[in-house]
Amino acid sequence: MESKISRGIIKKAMEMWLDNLEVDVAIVGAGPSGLTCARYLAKEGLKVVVLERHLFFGGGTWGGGMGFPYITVEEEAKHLLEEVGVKLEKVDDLYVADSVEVPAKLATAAIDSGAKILTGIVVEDLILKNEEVRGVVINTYAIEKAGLHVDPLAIESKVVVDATGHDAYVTNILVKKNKVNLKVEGERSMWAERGEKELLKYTKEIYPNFFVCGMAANAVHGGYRMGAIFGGMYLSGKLCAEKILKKLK
Ligand code: 48F
Repeated sequence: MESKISRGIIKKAMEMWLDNLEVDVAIVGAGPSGLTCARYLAKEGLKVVVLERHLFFGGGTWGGGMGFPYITVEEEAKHLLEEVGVKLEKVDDLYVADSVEVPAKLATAAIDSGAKILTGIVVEDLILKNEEVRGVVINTYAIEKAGLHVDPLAIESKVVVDATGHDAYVTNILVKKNKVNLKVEGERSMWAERGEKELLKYTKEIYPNFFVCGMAANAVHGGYRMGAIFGGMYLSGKLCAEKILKKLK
């Protein structure tokens, strides 16, 4: 019995890794923007892998606002939650949703569309050839956390998306390690309406085959933070998917 448990897991894991070494799109970060982007791309038949540092998906959604387990979304974005079956209640001119239900349903929808979410995996670098991004360099979170000097593996992809949130982690690596003509401005203090609006302007390909979406896009371009309103994250993830589809099709 014991060896059969191990055999099942090892067999499936090896098959899964071999099947995901070359993908259309590698999305870094399984927060609200990354999960929405993944769902829209996978729905169109693209091979999509989402790489998430933590063992859980959902990024900054779970804790709602200051630990109160609800988030808000604007009218323009509420359909993106309704599409995945999230229940919403109108309070003033915003809609309120359960901050545990939202990531659970966004992730389920992304998986059901065909995206592969890999948790416990850190993107520590990019594959960069001839001034083009060609994939991600990965390691496990356990190895990162233990501070072990262990060489990484890599996944080749046609496109990489930085959906790592406030840190814009992958863009920072691209900028710091390579002489690229890019600057990470860092996000500004809170201005919810403006942060939400500008996010869409900043969601784009900022380097060949390299896109930013969600809070990472605001951080790269010096946009405002917005707190526990999430419509911009879902709209940014969808817009990013549309731009990638246009590029790849
Ligand atoms: O931070 P996060 O939720 O990003 P987002 O999609 O949404 C932002 C909102 O949650 C919130 C907000 C709304 O007003 O401001 O903050 O832009 O999710 C980012 C995910 O990326 C993972 C991280 O663990 C989180 O789940 N991540 C960050 N760096 C890496 C990473 C990395 N190097 N490799 C893998 N995953």
